[in-house]
Amino acid sequence: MSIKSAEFVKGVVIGADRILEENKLQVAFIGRSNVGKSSVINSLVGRKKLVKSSSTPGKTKEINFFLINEKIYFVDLPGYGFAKASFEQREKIRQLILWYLISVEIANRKIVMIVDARVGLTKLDLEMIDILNENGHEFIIVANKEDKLKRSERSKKLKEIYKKAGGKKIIFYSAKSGEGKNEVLASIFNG
Ligand SMILES: Nc1nc2c(ncn2[C@@H]2O[C@H](COP(=O)(O)OP(=O)(O)OP(=O)(O)O)[C@@H](O)[C@H]2O)c(=O)[nH]1
Ligand SMILES: [Mg+2]
Repeated sequence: MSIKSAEFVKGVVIGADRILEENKLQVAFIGRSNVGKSSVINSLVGRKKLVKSSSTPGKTKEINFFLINEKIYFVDLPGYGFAKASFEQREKIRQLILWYLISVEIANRKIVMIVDARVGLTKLDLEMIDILNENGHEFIIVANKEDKLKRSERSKKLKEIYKKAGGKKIIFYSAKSGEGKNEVLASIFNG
């Protein structure tokens, strides 16, 4: 499937919202702060500035809904674990993410977990994987910023992430070069 149109619809915070009850597929992008969730969405839809991304972590503060091809939503979540945020700020973001993943019942949802290919899975990522598994959510792992990895480091990193993730499918990705784009799109739409 190719992406023909993408538009920002709205930002959602904790509370009832009609958009959550719509019968459209929601593809949610989750991950630590600054791993490139917003950049990955931009590169997938082929629009550099659809989603605000920034070198300052903690850019995304709401759950942002983007309508793709007028029929599915890409959902950009704030990142967890931004070290420089205050405890209250981090906790607020954490509650928002957990609310969306645990409390909101969504008929049709796919989850894409983004990690930094160089860093691999951190303690926070492993906690998130536990939460996803406990709540019966299927997900794929996208290891972004692979352009920053040396060729020689790739297979070692891949094995390391694969092992830690308990044998999950991992897709190497670069929002910068577009590497992995077809594989991620195929996984979202056909997988
Ligand atoms: N080299 C490289 N840099 C990237 C890539 N993806 C994102 N970045 C950079 O990483 C930084 C963070 O990107 P964002 O897309 O804002 O990250 P985010 O996960 O949405 O961040 P929060 O919303 O703060 O959680 C920016 O400076 C991006 O330009 C990539 O594939 N390669
Ligand atoms: Mg973001």
